[in-house]
Amino acid sequence: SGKEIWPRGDENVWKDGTRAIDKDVPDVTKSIINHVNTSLARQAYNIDDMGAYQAVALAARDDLLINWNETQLNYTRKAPKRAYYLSLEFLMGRTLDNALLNLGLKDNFTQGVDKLGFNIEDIIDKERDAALGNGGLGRLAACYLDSSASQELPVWGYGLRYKYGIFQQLIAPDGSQLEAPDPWLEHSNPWELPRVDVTIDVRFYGHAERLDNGKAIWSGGQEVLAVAYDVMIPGYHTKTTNNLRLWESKPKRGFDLNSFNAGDYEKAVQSSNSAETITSVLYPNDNTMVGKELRLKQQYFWTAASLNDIMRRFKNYGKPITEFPEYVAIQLNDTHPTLAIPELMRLLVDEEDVPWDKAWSIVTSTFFFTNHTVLPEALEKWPVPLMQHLLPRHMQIIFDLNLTFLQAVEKKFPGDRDRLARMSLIQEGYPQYVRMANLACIGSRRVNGVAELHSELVKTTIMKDFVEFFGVSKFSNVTNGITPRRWLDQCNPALSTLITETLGCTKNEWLKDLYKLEGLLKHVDDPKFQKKWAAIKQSNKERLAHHVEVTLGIKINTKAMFDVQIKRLHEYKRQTLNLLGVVHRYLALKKMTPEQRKKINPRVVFFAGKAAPGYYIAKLTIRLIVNVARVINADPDTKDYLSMFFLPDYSVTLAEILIPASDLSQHISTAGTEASGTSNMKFCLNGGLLLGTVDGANIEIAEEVGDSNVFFFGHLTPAVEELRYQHTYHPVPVEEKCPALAAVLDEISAGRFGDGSVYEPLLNTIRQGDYYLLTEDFDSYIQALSMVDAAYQDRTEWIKKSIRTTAKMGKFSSDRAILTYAEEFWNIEACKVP
Ligand code: B1N
Repeated sequence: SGKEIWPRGDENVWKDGTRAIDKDVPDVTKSIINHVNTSLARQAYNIDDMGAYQAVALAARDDLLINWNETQLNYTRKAPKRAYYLSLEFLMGRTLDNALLNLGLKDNFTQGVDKLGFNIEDIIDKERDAALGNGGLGRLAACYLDSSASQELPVWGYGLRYKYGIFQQLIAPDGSQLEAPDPWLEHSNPWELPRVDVTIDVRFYGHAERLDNGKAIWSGGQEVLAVAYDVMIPGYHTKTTNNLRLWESKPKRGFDLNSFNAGDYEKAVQSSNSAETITSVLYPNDNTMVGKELRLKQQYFWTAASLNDIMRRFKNYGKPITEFPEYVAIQLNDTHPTLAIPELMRLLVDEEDVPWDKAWSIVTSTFFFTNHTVLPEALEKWPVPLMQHLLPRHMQIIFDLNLTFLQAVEKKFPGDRDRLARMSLIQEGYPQYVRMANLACIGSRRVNGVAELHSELVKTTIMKDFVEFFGVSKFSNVTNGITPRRWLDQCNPALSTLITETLGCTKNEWLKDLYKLEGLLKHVDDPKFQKKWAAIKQSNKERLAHHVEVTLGIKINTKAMFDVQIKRLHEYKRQTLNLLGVVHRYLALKKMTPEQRKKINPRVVFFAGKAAPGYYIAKLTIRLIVNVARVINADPDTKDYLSMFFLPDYSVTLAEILIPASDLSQHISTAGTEASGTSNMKFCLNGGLLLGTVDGANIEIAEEVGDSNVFFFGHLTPAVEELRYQHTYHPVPVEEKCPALAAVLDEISAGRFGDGSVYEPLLNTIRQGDYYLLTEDFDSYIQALSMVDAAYQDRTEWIKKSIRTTAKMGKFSSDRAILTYAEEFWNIEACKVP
């Protein structure tokens, strides 16, 4: 299999010129200086930190590119089965530090940069985050790319090259969130390669004319060009450097020459503007669907470009089209890329002349679908009239698929009309809607959730009928994971070094087999080890305090317990519960005498996270957090014992500072709502203890570390439905249900933290309906917080819990997760670069 590829000219000259060098320090400085002089056209006397960052990045990129080229050539030669990860979001964060660590060049670059009069950490700090994602779903995609490359798997990512990433968050004087654009490409991006020669035509609108045998011709409408930008994804200590291909939209013919010549300049650029708009901005919603036409355009633009590209690459293998699934596996990251299913049908049936049934069997052998949420407001459905207008051929295909599918359901469950209505790809009504999860399910070989509990809920709720139809074996679980390279080695270098010293194996070994962390267990009782462990946590807390002082001008008591909740603002994640808990603690402290207070362990509570710009209650929650913080932090009676901060503009980079510094982190969603969570894993990997509900991956973390090392509270998933029913049909006032909570709400209403009337809409979500069950969980939450306090009093015992927690995080490496996808779903193998 595969083909021989010969260079032009003298092969040895080519080989000699391309040989990768293991850069020593003089090589590093030479390469940096060369980039300063040539790529940047600057010199020693006029280079600042930003310029130095660019030159250093280009020097590192040279090494990535050599590896990237070798990897891609090797794939072309060996022609292995490949997997493609289609995700609308890749929340990459910064690249330089990660690239140097993966290349094994961090030390040499540190020394080289030092010789040139710069400091590597300052240079690293100049890079802007690539923030092409909202939260967990996008960051998971980034971790999976790191693990794929580190495990030498032939995996490519496909996404969009948004001109603007997730908005920048500012806090207005009144405490509310303001949004500013994120023009992250302003200073050019050294980590991407424009591929102006790799383009795909993508059609929108027009009409579809049916022919015989289920075929059709789609023509007219508007054509837009997709241009590829390639991002290098280096594996850890391996040559394998995979590709993330991001598409940019461009007008197909530049100006509309007719209008231009007729003197209508504005009209001439209009069509070019509308084409460029497609990839201009990331939609800033997490766990909610917003049915905007432009979003559907993004989804189709990206899936069409990616599938055409995949098809082209497959054809280069020279295999018959029927073998497509033997060489291609495609993972759908949630329902966002579901249009890939009718698009592949269209390519096969209309363009490759494959008979309909054969095409469907190819499609259903190729795709795999991951569901990331069971929240009803997040399940995608698109109005049929919109889809008909934008994608007439795909709408035909969906109707045709639906007909055959419903006939099969009718055959298996005769006369069950309710079942047919539930399972139909089309939700009836005015207008009708296309149900993307149903389409993704019937078009995929396997469907998986992202943690044990979540995958059970997928089977018993949103996909129940489909389990009964297809059988349960189509549905499974792959618990999420995180890359220990970024989330330990990179963000917590001191801890990484201590672990390496302690385990008696190389860093490379335990970072690629995270179960090796269990070796820490035999040192849990060693006082010297405990001391080192505690000292590292302390210095990470000081690093965070320093960062807050520099950025916000606030001083923080680093002797206090650092208690952290950082995630997207969402009612189901219940930041409000945490906030109300803080107010409860504040009120209790106020009632104490100074002597009583002295016995209290000081606590600093950190919040960070963005709210979707249109999510009113989430934004109001931020405003209340900020204003409660102002009052508490300024109160001389209590400020030594309790303070609270909202850190603006949460990002991957901020997470890398916050996570290693946390003593305790909170993951307190209403049971059954958080599919997995992945920051919970990051905190625990860094020796932070977890306070959480019995939800998502918290459950599996507790299984690993043991119940005595986590703090659990709150109702369990099975109780939630019944409680919600009670709240709806037999409501009980908060005063009766939970007096402690009622007292807190009353203080806020009464204006203790600024005009209370501002917050009534937020407080009323609890007083009326209480969909996320704060009144049900508040008492046990407060109780859990006191248990945390008690545990923290015995510092040695706390440190032991911390060590045990890190030691048991092996399961949560994204290497384990990606190898499960590779072996159980995609059927691909490592393809090592010789
Ligand atoms: O995906 C993460 C999980 O760890 C989180 O629990 C889960 O909430 C998150 C529509 C989403 N689910 N759904 C989304 C994001 C953007 C969007 O437009 C939905 N994000 C999650 C990784 O599995």
